[in-house]
Amino acid sequence: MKRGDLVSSGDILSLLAARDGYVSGALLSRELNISRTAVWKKIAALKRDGYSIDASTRKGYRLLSHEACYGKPGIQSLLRTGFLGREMRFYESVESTNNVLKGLANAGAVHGTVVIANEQTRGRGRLGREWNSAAGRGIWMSVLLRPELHPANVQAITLAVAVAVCRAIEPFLSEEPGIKWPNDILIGGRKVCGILTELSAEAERVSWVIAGIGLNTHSAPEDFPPDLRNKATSLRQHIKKGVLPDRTRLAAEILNQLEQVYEDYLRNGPDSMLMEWRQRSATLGRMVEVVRGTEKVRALALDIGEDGRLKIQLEDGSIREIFSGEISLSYE
Ligand code: BT5
Repeated sequence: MKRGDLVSSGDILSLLAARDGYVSGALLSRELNISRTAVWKKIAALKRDGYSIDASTRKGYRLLSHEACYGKPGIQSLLRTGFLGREMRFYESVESTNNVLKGLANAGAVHGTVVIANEQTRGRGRLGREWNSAAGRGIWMSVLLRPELHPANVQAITLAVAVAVCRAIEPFLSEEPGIKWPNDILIGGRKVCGILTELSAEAERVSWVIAGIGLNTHSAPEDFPPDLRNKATSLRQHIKKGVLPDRTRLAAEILNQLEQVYEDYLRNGPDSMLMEWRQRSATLGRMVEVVRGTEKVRALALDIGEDGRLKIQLEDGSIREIFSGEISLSYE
């Protein structure tokens, strides 16, 4: 068997994906230990498979869109993390990445394990709600953390994820995203991202936390079912001119940012994360309607606590702190 037969298209794609510009044939040949003709043949095969790669005799090869590398090698090649996403599973289609990761977590998967799917057939929101997760339309990803946290403080992880997602998507957007407590990210008042945080814990100790992130990247309005059309949006609908959303880069960047926010939170406490959350919040300072079961109350959203609880002032002037679990919140 020739050495070239052992080199997978994933190997070439990761080398191309790791650089923005051209990669010379000589470098590819050296890194992969195959001849330059073998490199050329592999690239030709990738192009036949639909990857958009520019080949220049002088400069070498350049991946024109990272979107084509959406998969484990492409995403991992863009990671700057120490632990997050180093262990990763990528699936074409699963019921729910949170469910897959739960199974792995219970079987001992390491801190930082990530599960990503191109499509979810039974994506979940909170309280048994559905999460629309069509193939190719978004990033459906779950992250396993095993933090030294008291179970009461786990909602702080949701805050950290929301901050990280905002940081990652902001550079591509024509308008600023805002965080709607407890777990939504909005653009222009519509939901672009939802976060589902689940945990397994003993009395005083968290065994694992799974943060599921659903981010609509490519959906057109008509991709959403009718009941979501005026509530949901995608990055593609708010993108700066000429910049296309690219799931490979975005997924990697979310993980890069999340590791930074998370480490800062554990090392230095919640202050700077909370400060950034407040700045990015679309909720604080607004009148909201809080629905718990059949109870409905109007209130002013005052502040966020380090345990992720929202401090609200009711119309009679009394102040309450609310947990996210059982609550829906809408703006007036
Ligand atoms: C959420 O729940 O927003 C959490 C969504 C988390 C999804 C991720 S994807 C990866 C991982 N695996 C999973 O199975 N889940 C996680 P909640 O706050 O309950 O909001 C759910 C509501 O959002 C639904 O009832 C719809 O109204 C709306 N919705 C459903 N799909 C949507 C979408 N793609 N974009 C915007 N809104 C959507």
